Formats: sequence, C-alpha cells, structure tokens
Amino acid sequence: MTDQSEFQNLQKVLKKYGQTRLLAFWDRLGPVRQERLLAQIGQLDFIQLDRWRAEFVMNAAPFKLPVKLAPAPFYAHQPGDAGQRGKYDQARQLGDKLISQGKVAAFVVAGGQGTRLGFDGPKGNFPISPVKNKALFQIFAEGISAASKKYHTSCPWYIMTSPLNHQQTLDIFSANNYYGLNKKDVFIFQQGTLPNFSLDGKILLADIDAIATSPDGHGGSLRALYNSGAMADMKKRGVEFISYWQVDNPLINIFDPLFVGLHALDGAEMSSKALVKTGPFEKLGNFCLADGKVTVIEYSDLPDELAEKKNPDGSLVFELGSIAIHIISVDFVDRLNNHGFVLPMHRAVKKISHINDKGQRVEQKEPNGVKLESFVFDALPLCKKSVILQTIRSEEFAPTKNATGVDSVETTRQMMIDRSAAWLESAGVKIPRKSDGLPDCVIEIAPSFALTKEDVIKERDKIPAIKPGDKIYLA
Ligand code: UD2
Repeated sequence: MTDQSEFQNLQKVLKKYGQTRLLAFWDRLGPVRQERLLAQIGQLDFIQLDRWRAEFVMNAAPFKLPVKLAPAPFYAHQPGDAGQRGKYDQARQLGDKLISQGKVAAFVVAGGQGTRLGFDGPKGNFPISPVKNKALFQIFAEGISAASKKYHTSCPWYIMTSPLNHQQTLDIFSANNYYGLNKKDVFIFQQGTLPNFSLDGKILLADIDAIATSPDGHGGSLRALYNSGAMADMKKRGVEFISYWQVDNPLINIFDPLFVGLHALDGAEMSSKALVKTGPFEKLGNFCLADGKVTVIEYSDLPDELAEKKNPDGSLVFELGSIAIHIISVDFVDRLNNHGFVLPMHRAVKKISHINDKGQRVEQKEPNGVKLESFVFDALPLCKKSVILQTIRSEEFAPTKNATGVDSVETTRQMMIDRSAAWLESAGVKIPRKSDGLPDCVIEIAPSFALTKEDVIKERDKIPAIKPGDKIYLA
C-alpha cells in the first residue's frame, strides 16, 4: 500500500477493534507480502467479527432454551391412513416429475477436515464400498449417473470444498475423469473461512503475513452457494430444489421423489429427513418446534430431563434426530442472501498453531483459541415452511466418522452389506446368514444396478444364487 492515509485509517480500524497485532510484523514484510496481508485484512467484516468476538469468543454465550418447546410434527416413514397414502402417492408423482425435469440438483458438503477418521486428504476420497473399495465420491457419482439415466435427464452435482481440500478435490476428480460424469455437470466450489481467535479475543496469525483461518462451517454453504456462482448456474439450468447431504454418508438416497414431492407440495423452503434416535443421548441434533418454528437443537444443548422425557407409550418425546439430509429451495437461498441473513455462530475451543509475539511459529499442544462455525440447520427457523420426513436408519444413514467403534469405517461397510442383503431378500433372494443374524457373505450393489429396493426387484433375474462366504458385486 503506497497511500499513507489509507494505511493510517486501517491502523485506526484495527485499534478500534483491538486487532493491531495483525500488523505486528509489517516492517519485516516486503511489498508483495504486505499486499498479501492487506488483501486478507480487507476481506474481514470487523463490525460483525467484533460482535461474534464479544458473544462467542470472550464469553461462551449460554444456550437459551426456547420458551415454547415441543416435538416437531413430521411425516412418518409410511403413511398413517388412506388420506395420507393419497398425499404420499401424489408427492411421489410430483417428485418424479421434478427430478425428470432436471429441477433437482445434488449438493454434497465436503469442506470438513475429517480429523476423526485420521485420513489424509478429502474425506470423499475415502475408500469404503465393501467389495470394490470405491471411494465415497465415486459412489455418489455413480448414484447421480444412474439417477440421470433413470429419469432421462442430466442431474447436476454441486460439491462444496474448503481451502483445506479444494485443490486436492479438483485433482481427484480430474484424475478419475469425473467418475464418468460430464465435467460440465459437476460444479466444485469453495466455502468461506473465518479468522481464528485467541482465548482473549485477538485474531491469530498463521504466519507473519497470513491470518489463521478455518472453514466457516456447513452453514457457510448457504452463502457459498450464492457467492460462488453455483446458484446462478442452478438458475440457468432451471434447478429449483437442492438435495443436500454430508460427504460421510454412502447410503444417501440423493434423488428421493417422496422427499422432494412432499417439500414441493407443502411449499416448504427447507426440509429435513429425520430418524428415531437409538436413545436419548445419541449424538444427533434434535428436531423440535421452538416458539412455533422447526428447529434443530444440538444434543449437547438439550437438557437431560428433556432428552429423556417419555410419552405414555414409552417412546421419547424428542425422538427425532437430524441426519443432515435436506431439500433446500433455490428461492430460499436467494431470499436469505438478498436479505443479509446471519446464522448464529457456534464456538469450538481448539489447538490452533500460530505465530507468537516474537514472530515464531508455535505448534500448539493444548487448546489455545476459538474457531467459529455456523450450522446449516440453523436456517430452518428462518423458513416460512419446513417439512420433516422420517426415514429408516438401515436404508439411509451410515456416517463414516471414526476409524473404529461407533459410526466407523467398519459399521458403515457392514450397513452397506446389510442394506444390500435386505434389498435382495425383498426380491426373494436367499441370503446366507450367520448365527448372529448378519449376512454370511459380502455384497455390493452398484448404483447402476439398483438405486432402490424396487429397482432390485426389477433386476431379479440377473441375481445369482448366493452361498455362505461369497463375495458378490452386482453392476
Ligand atoms: C453432524 C451434525 C449432527 C448429525 C451428524 C450426522 C452438526 C453440528 N452436527 O455432526 O447433528 O446430523 O452430522 O452425521 O452439524 N463440513 C463442511 N464445512 C465445514 C464443516 C463441515 O463442508 O466447515 C461438512 C463435512 O465435510 C461433513 C459435514 O459437514 O460432510 C458434517 O461435518 P461433521 O462430520 O463435523 O459433523 P458432525 O459429525 O459433528
């Protein structure tokens, strides 16, 4: 920066917000590095950051339980009576039509780091399928390709990455020839970032010319869709609905006509799939009706007595957990972005490596700072209308979060085999089972063979007899 007065103004702003440390090493930087730092500082919205600093960094703002809290209404997995059956049929037909017309896009959020899995690289590249060891990205790509064929359209796929894995993701898609998809139907874009704070509210430096930042959470997707041009691309293609899911769930049914149809029939803006939790403390957000609005309350924020509260029939009052599967209307994302929406922030105290006052890099061993993130489900209360559809865990939810134990690589693979076995059995195929009831065989059904149980029934004649210990791949 050559203009001295501009620089002095910047110093004043930083002083006002207590962030002068950002320029602590200014004199040690040459012009190129000075420009680099200035460009980053120029991206920061100090007014907003200062609000968050006060509310979420300096204080851990206690979660305020809504005054009026009730379980959220939902559509059960199966219709309850003839009237509802009619509505589900109508929704399925409408969903089929919307998908065939190319009005539904696939959208996976894949900007997270996958630290718990201990996998180096984008989580979407993690090999997971039980026979062919296909990566998550490949499974989704094949699902989208099969849906495009089934519905005689080209379903576009939007993928949100972050600076942590963007280039690697691009390289993976390129090296795999976009898994057979048309490159023009795959739109890969980055989410935003937020600066990291020290526990006393100072923005940390990652280098003497670089601010320490981290991805702004999956809630950042609602802004990134807009800022990246993905929304404009959707509008150009005539996309009206976004099918949202997380990169760690290979059982996702990306194009579900019933879900899309119920969302559209009810004129919803953002809808969710839910499942009955395994118990009161399963680590899923809880669907609630908070002051009349559908809301997800994180498991850590719901008081134990509410989490454990039971209905007379013994079921949990707050029994529905969020599995991060949504239909989001393009118009809703547009409305939010045109009206300066702000989602609430969530704080995470973390070990953040940084530059100390002497300009030396510190590899942090203990938590020393705060990362801020927003969550996509916090947009639900901003909807005029929101629909919840209950689904079945074994059909749609097997998150690969950990290397071992709960929600791990092993449990995901087993659930993939179990679902395939159940689909084959529903088509009358005999599955050998062990004494504990688990299939005594390894089965993988490629999306090209079947996307649903009903598709398997149509392909019944192509399925061989299965013997104990067999490894079967159906494609
Ligand atoms: C999330 C939900 C939880 C439940 C569970 C289902 C939250 C806070 N909790 O738990 O209620 O639905 O998922 O599996 O969301 N991501 C980004 N950018 C970011 C951060 C995350 O793209 O800045 C993506 C990430 O790549 C992954 C997804 O968001 O696909 C979820 O992230 P996570 O695994 O950290 O979520 P988790 O396990 O806390």
